[in-house]
Amino acid sequence: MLVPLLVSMAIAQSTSATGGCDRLDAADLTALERRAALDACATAVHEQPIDYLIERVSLLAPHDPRTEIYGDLAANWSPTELAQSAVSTKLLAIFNGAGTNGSARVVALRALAAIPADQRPAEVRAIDQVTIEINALPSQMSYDKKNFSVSPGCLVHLILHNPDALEHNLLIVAPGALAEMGIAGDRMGQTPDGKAKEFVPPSPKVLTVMGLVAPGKSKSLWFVAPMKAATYPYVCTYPSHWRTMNGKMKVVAPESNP
Ligand SMILES: [Cu+2]
Repeated sequence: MLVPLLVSMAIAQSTSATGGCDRLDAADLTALERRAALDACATAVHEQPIDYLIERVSLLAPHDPRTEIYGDLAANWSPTELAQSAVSTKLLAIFNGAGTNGSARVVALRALAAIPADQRPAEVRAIDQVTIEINALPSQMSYDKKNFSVSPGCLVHLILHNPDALEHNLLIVAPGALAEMGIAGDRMGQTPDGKAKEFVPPSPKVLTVMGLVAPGKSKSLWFVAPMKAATYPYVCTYPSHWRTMNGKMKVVAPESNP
């Protein structure tokens, strides 16, 4: 049959050309379409879908925009399959891995959190989760929420709503780095590719990145809170926004936050 043959050739080509499978990462797929794409990609390389997903997750770069896609796939996986010890052990290894970048760690923790607590590896039996929603205030160059607190190592789901007429991003940065990162964003506004880079300064002081959110849109971002108790600024680095469009994420150990 010619058509299935062509389809399988196309899958093989896209797999071999990129070392991955492009269509899994395509924007605007429904959850069902994305799962079907994952199954096809895994089949093309003779792997089980969950193993294929875990491999892809382990290769995510820091601040990888596919963190949400893979995280949603992992978090909606069958808890029974995630709880199998071969699978949960791999997820835990990614979460704990030396040098594991932030994106892989976040997706691994989301997958582990999808396993019923009594079936999780002991090390992650208690996973603290919190959802934080922030709005860009129309015509005020400001977030509505100026601070929030989380516990160390907490799994945070941050949602930014943008009802303003301008684009905004949200970066969580190292303690004390607000002005430095804000000024770096201003400078990127004078470079030809600043917008393409969503005004995210290439600095290790940028801990977590939510890229530009268009007017009228919302974006979701998952991250693992730092283990060190401190105050971490969050800021919009769209040029000239940072002075007023910022806030503070306080990481507070539970015993000092009764
Ligand atoms: Cu802004």
